[in-house]
Amino acid sequence: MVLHRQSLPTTRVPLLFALSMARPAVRRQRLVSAAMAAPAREGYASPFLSGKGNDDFVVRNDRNDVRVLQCPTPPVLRQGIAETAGLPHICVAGESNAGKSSLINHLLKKKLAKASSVAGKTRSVDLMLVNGRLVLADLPGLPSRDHQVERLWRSTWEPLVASYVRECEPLRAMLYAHDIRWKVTPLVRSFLQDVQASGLPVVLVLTKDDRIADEADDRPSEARRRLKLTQAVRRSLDFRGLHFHYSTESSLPSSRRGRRQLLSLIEDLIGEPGGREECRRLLEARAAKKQGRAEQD
Ligand SMILES: Nc1nc2c(ncn2[C@@H]2O[C@H](COP(=O)(O)OP(=O)(O)OP(=O)(O)O)[C@@H](O)[C@H]2O)c(=O)[nH]1
Ligand SMILES: [Mg+2]
Repeated sequence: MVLHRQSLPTTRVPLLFALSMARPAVRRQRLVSAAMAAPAREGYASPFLSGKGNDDFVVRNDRNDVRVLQCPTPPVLRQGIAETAGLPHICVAGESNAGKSSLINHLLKKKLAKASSVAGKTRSVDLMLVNGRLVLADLPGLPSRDHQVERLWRSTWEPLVASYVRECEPLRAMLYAHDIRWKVTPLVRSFLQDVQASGLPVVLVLTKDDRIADEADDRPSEARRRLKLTQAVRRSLDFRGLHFHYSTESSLPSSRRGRRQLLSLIEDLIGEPGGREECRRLLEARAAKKQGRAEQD
């Protein structure tokens, strides 16, 4: 990857500090439509204009109308947030190559978010306007243990992600995608602590679940390995919230189940009238219930 060294700033604002800074005033102006991809169906009223949608499920099994707004810089992102005002946002964060874009594609049953085996594919905050009801945001990835996108994260992506979390008032929750087989790095741990300390609730999505089945000899050893890896990630993150297992291998029943569960949670989150704080309470209550059930078993 070519890095433009001269253009990289040498100082860095810590994430928690950046998240706690005041929200700047947003000038409401129309975004250039050239920034959009995946044009909607004929007869589809642009939610950028009307803010209205349909009354059925927010994300349908198929036939989802999705518009993508790529926001590579804070000013464009600010405009994107203003343009989608009135719609709830859910974002997907995680290390590069964790499967964030694949997760979004799988949830929406569309190939919108660019996925690749090369780390650092998503390089902007991509706002996906879904059926005029919800904005799913695909975020650039944190550097993982191979440090591949470390400089880009520090210089460009971390400030962009921080300004999104700080300035997007309708942002309800973060889905944090983590490859279930990966060890948790100190950077990931402090990133998630900062995000949660800023008041944004986090749902952990343990991705590439099918890889566990690939590596296990039989069903019991697969279940044991899944449990062991899940506990290790939760412990390393000191994470007490809700987690889900996810695989984009749709041929597997567990993949279809994971998709249904996550979509149902998203429906519940954006159906909350009270915004971020209500979502945090809802997630805490569900995590406590799940924990209670696990202790009874
Ligand atoms: N086996 C398997 N592979 C997956 C799954 N999800 C994603 N992948 C693969 O993981 C690689 C990375 O996926 P992406 O969706 O591009 O990951 P990302 O987190 O968006 O990465 P960046 O945009 O670089 O931050 C791709 O080769 C995907 O095909 C999954 O559930 N199972
Ligand atoms: Mg991506």
